[in-house]
Amino acid sequence: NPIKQIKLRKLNMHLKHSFTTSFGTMQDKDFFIAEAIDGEGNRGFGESVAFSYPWYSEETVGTNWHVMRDFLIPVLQDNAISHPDDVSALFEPIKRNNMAKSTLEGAVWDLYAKQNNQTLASALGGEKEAIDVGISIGIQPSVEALLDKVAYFVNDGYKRIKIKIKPGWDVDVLQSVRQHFPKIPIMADANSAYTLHDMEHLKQLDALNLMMIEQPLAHDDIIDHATLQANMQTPICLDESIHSLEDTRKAVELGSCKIINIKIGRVGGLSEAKRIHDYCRNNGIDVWCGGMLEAGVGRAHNIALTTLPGFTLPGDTAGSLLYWEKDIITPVVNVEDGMIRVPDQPGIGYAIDEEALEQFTVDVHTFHV
Ligand code: OSB
Ligand code: MG
Repeated sequence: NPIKQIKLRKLNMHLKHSFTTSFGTMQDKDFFIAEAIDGEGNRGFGESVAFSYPWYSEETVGTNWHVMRDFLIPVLQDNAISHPDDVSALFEPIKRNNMAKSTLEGAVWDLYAKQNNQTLASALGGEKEAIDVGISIGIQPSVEALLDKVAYFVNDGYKRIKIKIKPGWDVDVLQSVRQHFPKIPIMADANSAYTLHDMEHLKQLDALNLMMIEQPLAHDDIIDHATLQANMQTPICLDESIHSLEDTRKAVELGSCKIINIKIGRVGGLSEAKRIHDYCRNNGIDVWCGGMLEAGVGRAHNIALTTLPGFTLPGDTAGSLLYWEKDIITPVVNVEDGMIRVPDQPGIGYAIDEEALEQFTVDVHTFHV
């Protein structure tokens, strides 16, 4: 059942609390929601995870618009699709721009699942009925503020606590959290803030029984990470460095990591995310689903992906109301005892809150297919 129309909306939403990582502080969020519409009124939704500023990766809201309008949507206008896996194959000649690709591919996956009256989770081959959830805590103004947050989320049932680190906010801070919470699952995420010159410093983390350290070294590195992993007991998890199954294979063969954070946008969509999952499952690499401070549509895609069996570690799909006064889906993502019950409605399984979608939309473009 062919796509008749693609709608691209630009939204602006405001985070309840600013979120600070080693690369900067985010509060206002502009992003795209893509909608793929067929002749029978079925609507599939995808969300872009690109930020306004290229500090996580080179993609931005601005490059998304250029690449979707000028290159990716024309490919969808010129080619028939019989399965969502076709989309990543058709986009293959266009280099990188994975977040732009994933936005449209996600809308096609949701549409396909709705046309077949199945959940996106089951269309992907997922079987879990509930998924484990962790929280990602940004860099705080003080250790006391961090300890308060950790206590809050531990009491709320979150299954693991991820703490953002950067030079000057790392070993001491984590030591202090470990002292106050001797038993809880803790991990750290550096967002590529260190180099191999920091190896001796980072090795002190081995004493703290962390689940993993995420992306300690450069965003485009897998060589130095292999050296660090060979010298460190704490498992390294790669985020920024992994854009494809090929990147995954090379990192695993080099011993650059023991865990991979799969983000659908970073790897160019659900089909590639699934291929990475399958490869990791066959090669003894644990995976989990990362987050990009998505609104509800993006979170719903993350939840569906996490139902695949290789997602053995809690993901960053914390509840909507921690981030937003109002989300664009209904019901909002709800976390209870550190778990999300996977929705059983077709496609992403959450309805769009049309009023909220309109409220946050600053720009709409319609393309006929
Ligand atoms: O590195 O995982 C990351 C948020 C923005 C940019 C990068 C990252 C994050 C997170 C996830 O830590 C937070 C979330 O979506 O809940
Ligand atoms: Mg990360």
